[in-house]
Amino acid sequence: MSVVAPDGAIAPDRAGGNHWQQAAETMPVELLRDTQMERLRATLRNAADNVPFYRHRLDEAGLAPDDVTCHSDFGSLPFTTKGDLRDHYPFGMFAVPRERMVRVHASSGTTGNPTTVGYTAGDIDLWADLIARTLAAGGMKPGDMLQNAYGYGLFTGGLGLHYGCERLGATILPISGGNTDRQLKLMRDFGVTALSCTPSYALHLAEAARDRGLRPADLPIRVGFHGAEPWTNEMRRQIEDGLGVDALDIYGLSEMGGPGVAFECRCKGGMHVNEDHYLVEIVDPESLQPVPAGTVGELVFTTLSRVAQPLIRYRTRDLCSLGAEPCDCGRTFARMSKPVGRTDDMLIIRGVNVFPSQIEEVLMTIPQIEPHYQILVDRKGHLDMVEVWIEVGEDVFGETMGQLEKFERSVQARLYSVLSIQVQVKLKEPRTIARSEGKAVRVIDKRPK
Ligand code: DLL
Repeated sequence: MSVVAPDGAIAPDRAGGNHWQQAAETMPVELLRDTQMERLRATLRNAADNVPFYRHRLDEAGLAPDDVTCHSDFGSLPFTTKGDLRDHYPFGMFAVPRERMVRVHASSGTTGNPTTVGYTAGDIDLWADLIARTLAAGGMKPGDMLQNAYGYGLFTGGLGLHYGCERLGATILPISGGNTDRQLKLMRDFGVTALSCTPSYALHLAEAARDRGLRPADLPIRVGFHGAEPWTNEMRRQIEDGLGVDALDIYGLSEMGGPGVAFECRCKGGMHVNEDHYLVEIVDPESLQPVPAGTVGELVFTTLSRVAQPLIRYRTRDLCSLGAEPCDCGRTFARMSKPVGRTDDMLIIRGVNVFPSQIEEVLMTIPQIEPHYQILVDRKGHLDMVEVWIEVGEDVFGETMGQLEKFERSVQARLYSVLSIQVQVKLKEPRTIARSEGKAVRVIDKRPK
C-alpha cells in the first residue's frame, strides 16, 4: 500500500468530517519508514533541481537524491539553519517561482531579516488537512464551533487553524486575538465549543471570566488547542480548571509551514509528530549526533511533502525529547515532549544554564502565585542579576510587610533548590504584569551583548 499521491501529498478528504485519518495515523511503523524514504527522495529531488542552495549542499556532500535509501544515509545530509534562510531572504529558498505561490507568510523578524514561508495551492491543502487531523484528535467534529483567537496575519496561527477548521467541516469564528470582553460574550452567545489561542491568552481569558463572575460551567467550550509558546503541565491544569476544558498542546513553526507539525491526542501524553509529512530527529546541539530515545536534544525536521519550500534537516533550536512507545489512541506516530526551552532562550547566569521553563515550573506549584510572571536579567558590575517578578492574589498582598518578606524568601529558596543560583523575587500587585494576546514575553534581558 502506498499513501503517496503523485504530487507527494496525501489526498485530502474534501467532503470534510472524517479527519481521523486512520490509515495514515496508525500506519505500521515499517510502512511509515518506507513512505518517509519515498517522500524524502522526492523532496531531495525537488530541492536539488530547484533550489541552488541545496544543489550546492548536496554536491558538497557528494550525495544524489536517489542515493538516500535508508535512515543512516539520511544522517549524512547537511543541516539547514535559520541563518541559511535569512541569507536567502526573501525568496531564495523557494523551489517554485514566486508566481506559483498562493500565499506567503513571514516571521516577525525582530532580530534581522524575517523568514519567508511560501505555499503552493497543494501546500495549503495539505496544511488544512493536518490541522483538521489536529482538531479531530481533540474530539472536534462537524457541528462544533471553534473560536480562533490566534492572531490573523503573517503569523501562521490564525490562518492555519482557520483553514483546518473549515476542512474539518466545523464552524470557524475568526475572532483573532484581543478584545477579551467580546471574546467572552461571543463564546457564550454563540455556544462556542472549542477555543484556539496561546496558553498565556487562555489563562488571561480564564482570569477575565472569573473577574466577571463567570464559572467554568457558564462557558460552553470543552476543548482548547494551545501552542506557539512553551507552557507547563501545571499551566495546563490552571487553564483546564479556569475554563472547564481539556487543554491540548499543539506545535509547529513557520519554517515547517506553521502549526500542524505535532499535536496532542486526548491521552495528553506528548505530541504526535505528523511523521508521514515531517521526518523528525533529536540531535545533540553541540555534536549534532543523534541522542538516544527519551533524551533531551535539539529538534530537527525535514519536510516530506511541502512543494514550495522543502527544508532538509532544519534545526529548530527547540529542545525536547522523542518517544516511540505506543499510545493508547492507536496512533503510531512518535510523540515529542513539551519543549523545555530553546537553545537560544537558555540564559547563562553566572555560568549556570537556566531555562525560563524551570522557573515557571516552580512558580506554578505555589498556589498563592498568579500564573503571570516576568524574568528580568541585568548586569551589575561583572555580576549577572536575575529578578523574578511574580503577581500574587489580593489576599497575599493584604498581608503585613513581615509576612510578605517571608513569602518572598520562601519562593526564592524554592527557586534556588531547582536553579542552584540566587534570584531576587519581587512581589507585584494583582493585575500589574502585562497580559499577552499572542506569545507572552517572559524574559527581558538587559545585559550588554
Ligand atoms: O508559533 C506556529 C504555531 C501557531 C504553533 C499556533 C502552534 C499554534 P512561529 O511563530 O514560527 O510559529 O514560532 C515557532 O514557537 O520553534 C517553538 O519555539 C514555539 N512553539 C510553537 N509551538 C509550541 C508549543 C508558531 N506547543 C516557535 N510548545 C517554535 C512550546 C512552541 N513552544
